[in-house]
Amino acid sequence: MAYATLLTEVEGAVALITLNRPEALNALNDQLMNELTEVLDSYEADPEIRCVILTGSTRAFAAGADIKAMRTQSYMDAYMGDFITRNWERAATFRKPIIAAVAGYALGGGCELAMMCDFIIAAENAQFGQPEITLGVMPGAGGTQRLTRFVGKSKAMEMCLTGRRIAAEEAERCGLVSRVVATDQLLTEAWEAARKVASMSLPITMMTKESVNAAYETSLSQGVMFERRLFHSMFATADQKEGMAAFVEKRPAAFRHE
Ligand code: DAK
Repeated sequence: MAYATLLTEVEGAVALITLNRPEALNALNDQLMNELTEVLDSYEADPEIRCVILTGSTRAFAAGADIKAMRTQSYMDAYMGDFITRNWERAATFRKPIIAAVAGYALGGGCELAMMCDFIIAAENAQFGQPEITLGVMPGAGGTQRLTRFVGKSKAMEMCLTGRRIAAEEAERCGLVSRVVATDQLLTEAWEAARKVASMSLPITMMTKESVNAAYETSLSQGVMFERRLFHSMFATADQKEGMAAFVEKRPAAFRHE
């Protein structure tokens, strides 16, 4: 399937989605978000895909929602038309593992999109920020919520109130990204991580992701109970039998994803 604003590539059980609006530093418009929703729908339905990488260009992961498309919106346009709402959360609801590989600018909606992924690998040249305040608005796709959970109140407040960008090293220090890699190694590292994830049992990676995400939605005791129930359920899977048998027999596991 060819898309106007995305490039896609599948190798084995890993799919790579590249945001591709270079003329606008991958600014996120309705068409791009619709296409991203469509491709994620198709990867979620495809049993052969077990991990997805979302990336941009070396210059920009995404410089935010498309300001040129937003500037003339009225309140009624935005509210009644459900402006960029229906197609904005698909990465966050995607059930399989999804890794953001971020180089260059990840600003506004771009930073929010990266935060919807399961973890972020950042290139040395990556810059993260929520500059919406400089445009007379505030973050609208989780910037005040996910960023605060990831980096804490003080840094999230400073970023949202001043628009200050943080570089990759600071982003790693404050827990926004899992690690920083050389810019020219970003995709190599992302593919390696994605292949590793895809080599595990798919239902088990999906449940693990669900359990980590529950930490952001529940109390500790409810979250631990949710984890325990999922953990117990894993003894019903063929892959638990295979994984543990493989360990005992000193051989690599051959998961069947069931
Ligand atoms: N939108 C549209 N075009 C953009 C853009 C953007 N966000 N960012 C860059 N571009 C375009 C520039 O206009 C320019 O196009 P031409 O003028 O050549 O036609 C081209 O990309 C190259 O940009 P620059 O010439 O500015 O490049 P520089 O290297 O000088 O600067 C920059 C790069 C990233 C620092 C600068 O472009 C910049 O500050 N961009 C805007 C960053 C920003 O403010 N982002 C936040 C946007 S607001 C919601 C969901 C999401 C959102 C809201 C609600 N709901 C679900 C309700 C999100 C809102 C936002 O993200």
